[in-house]
Amino acid sequence: MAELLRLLLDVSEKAANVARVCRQEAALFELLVQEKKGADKNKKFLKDFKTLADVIIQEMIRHDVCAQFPELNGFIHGEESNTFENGLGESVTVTVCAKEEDTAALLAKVLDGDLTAASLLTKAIHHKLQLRDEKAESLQLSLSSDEVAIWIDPIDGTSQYIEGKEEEEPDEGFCPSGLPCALVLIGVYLRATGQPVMGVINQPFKCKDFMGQGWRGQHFWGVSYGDVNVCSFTQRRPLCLQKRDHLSVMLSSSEKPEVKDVLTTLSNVKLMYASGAGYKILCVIQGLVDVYLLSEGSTFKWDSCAPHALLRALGGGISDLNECLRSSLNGSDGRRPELTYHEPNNKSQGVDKWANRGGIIAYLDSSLCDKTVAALAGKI
Ligand code: 2IP
Ligand code: CA
Repeated sequence: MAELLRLLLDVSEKAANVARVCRQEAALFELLVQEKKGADKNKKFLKDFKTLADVIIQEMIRHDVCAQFPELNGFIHGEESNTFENGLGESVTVTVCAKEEDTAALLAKVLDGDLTAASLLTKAIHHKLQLRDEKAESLQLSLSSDEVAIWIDPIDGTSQYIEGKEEEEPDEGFCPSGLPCALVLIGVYLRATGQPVMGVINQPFKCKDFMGQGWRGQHFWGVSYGDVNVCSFTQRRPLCLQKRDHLSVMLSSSEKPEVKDVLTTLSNVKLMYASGAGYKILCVIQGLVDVYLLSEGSTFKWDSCAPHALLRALGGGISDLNECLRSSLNGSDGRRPELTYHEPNNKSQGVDKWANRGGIIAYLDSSLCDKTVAALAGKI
């Protein structure tokens, strides 16, 4: 299974390259954006964009993982459907082929015959790449690949990716919006229990490179299985944990007013906002905020699986907010039902089958999760 982690790191870096290549040509990028329709649409947005970058990244990850781990065929799920419509209204199923020239021919079809663009993308997709990561290379894990399945969010924060604002990281250590909020998320969970066990997060647009021409990225990973809890970085114990009278809570800017109102009336709570569900959880992972909570079911399994594994590796977790509020009211202390990833919501249709329906609360320190839940219980 350590092999799988190393492969996911490589493929996430390739995914970040594809994301960067797709953004470089503004005209090309605009041509690639297409609106989602019907059951595929995230109801939270008036417009929900699917980009060719999304589809290509997802299919590339699927292709590379299945080439090395054929037993994962049929167990790799993603946010996107791989059918894309080109400018001529033709529907094309995007797949990555074993041979470079076949991928190029297929992409040329999607790109209305634009051979230059197709060849640029094909090069990024078929590029052989190996990240050096000593910690990942020395990892031992006695878990078999036929016990796991994968959730991919090829680009989380698509609207930030499309808009392309070049934000610098301010003093808080996180960007409220902009390209740095766009992330590639690959999460691995146990088929039997749905527990997240491995996660890779790649941030393609961490900062501008030293020439100011392109972007540099960074990646994070975590593994939490049995006695093994390892993360790619050592948690610098967050400042907020030292001064516990203060609680920092991250929210979506579209959070319900009643949630914002209840939290604003608490004197010791600081509210913060940032774009991207994955990015907000990354802020919790990095100790930049204490908790991230979302009261609505507008995140999905592919948004939370990867960062959830990192939080678990660091001793934290992600729970169903409604269930936490219910158990807090019923006085059943310490019950923090963690999200699982293997079962669809059978009463729902389309994309909502995989929604984190009861809302979420992500935390590193469970006592701060409990504190937040207690402040909200019975009031929202
Ligand atoms: C979205 C994206 C949004 C987020 C939403 C996710 O995923 O992360 O930014 O909303 O919940 O589903 P918000 O930023 O308000 O938290 P995607 O970009 O992959 O559609
Ligand atoms: Ca997403």
